[in-house]
Amino acid sequence: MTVLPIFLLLWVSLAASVQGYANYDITAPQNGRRYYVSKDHEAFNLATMNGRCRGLNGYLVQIDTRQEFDLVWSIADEVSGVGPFFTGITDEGSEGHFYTYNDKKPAGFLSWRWFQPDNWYGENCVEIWMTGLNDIACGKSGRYICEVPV
Ligand SMILES: [Ca+2]
Ligand SMILES: [Ca+2]
Repeated sequence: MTVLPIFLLLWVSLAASVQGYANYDITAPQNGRRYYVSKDHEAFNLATMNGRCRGLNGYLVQIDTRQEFDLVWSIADEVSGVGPFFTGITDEGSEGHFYTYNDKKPAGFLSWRWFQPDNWYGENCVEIWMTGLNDIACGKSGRYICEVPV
């Protein structure tokens, strides 16, 4: 009597996770957040990728503190050493003034790699790397990270 509903519940939740989240490596909640790292390398697009993150009830990752920077980098590094890993930070339309794409607020924590940001040939997106952030061309191929409040 009770086994069948439990089985159905398991099956439904498993099917949902496979269907919706197959393209992501998903971390356990930390800091009240769950982080999803996309598995495929694709041409990045702020609107498209942020839309996908919204589909997961989140947004492209916003890095607010040193602690969150370290956490997000450790996740990206553990998932794969092969970046770039795009964030939701951008200076599109406001060169040199970096903000979070989803809510259009000034970026909370900007710790740049040496000599970055350099806006090299007009770089307006931001990747996270071990030693700091780097501005990067938005259309480059890479992975992206979603942040989902839990
Ligand atoms: Ca720029
Ligand atoms: Ca750069």
